Amino acid sequence: MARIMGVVNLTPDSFSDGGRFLAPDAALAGALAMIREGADILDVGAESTRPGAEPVSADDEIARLVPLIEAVRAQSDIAISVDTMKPDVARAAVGAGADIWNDVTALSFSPEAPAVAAELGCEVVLMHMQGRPGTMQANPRYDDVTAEVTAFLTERSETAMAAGVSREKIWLDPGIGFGKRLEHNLALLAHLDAVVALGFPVLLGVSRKRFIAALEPAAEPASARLPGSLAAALAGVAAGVAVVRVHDVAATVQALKVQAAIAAARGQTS
Ligand code: HH2
Repeated sequence: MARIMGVVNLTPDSFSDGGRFLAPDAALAGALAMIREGADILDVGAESTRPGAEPVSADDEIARLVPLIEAVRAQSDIAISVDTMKPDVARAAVGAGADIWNDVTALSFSPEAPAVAAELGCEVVLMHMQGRPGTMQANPRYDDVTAEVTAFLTERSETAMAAGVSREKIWLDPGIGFGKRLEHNLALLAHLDAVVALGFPVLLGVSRKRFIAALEPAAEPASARLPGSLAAALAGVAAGVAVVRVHDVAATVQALKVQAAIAAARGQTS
């Protein structure tokens, strides 16, 4: 079965769950609840990537993240990923017990990022984004979105490896919703096999994303997008993604278990 990464956003303004885990106690309780529900990985972040979100300084990110990472680590050996673009934040998070650097800029935010990833020796998620969070949805353009995303991910994985990151530490992510219109998101979801074929584990983040509301206007607010999130996660897993990044852990565990059981039965009876 694909692994499930539960999202713990320590932000006031995330599009999907802003403010849900802002108080430290709420964040730890939320993280522990996701572990009980069956999350394999927790993804903790302290800066929203939503267009228009407030930038957060490295010091503020560290001040929000490190106590939570330490508190989770004191109670659990679950894999912890840190969702940050900043090498200094990744370094502090790994020092506090995080195992994975989830970077929506694929180690391109600052020139030293690939070398820092190599130095930390942690796993690294390289995600595709066209543009930067503040303006990425202004006018996204592609001739062939799948070819451009796979070429970008190939280039970023080569840059990471050239800086000393081991091949087996690298995960790729097509970056659903990051500088992409509805048709770009759908093309990528329809051709995820091309990303999987690059030969790295693939992470997919579709949970509560805006493309769901573009298909179903009733899917507002973002917390009303669970059915669409599950449909997209199931499609991703069927295409071979290794990890799904989700806000609703228990519901996703249930959906993936049923999908895996059907797949197993198909294998036994075919
Ligand atoms: N999506 C978001 C944030 N980080 N990281 C990866 N690797 N892949 C994703 O698809 C991804 C990500 C956006 O979702 P969320 O964290 O809920 O919102 P915000 O960025 O507003 O905090």
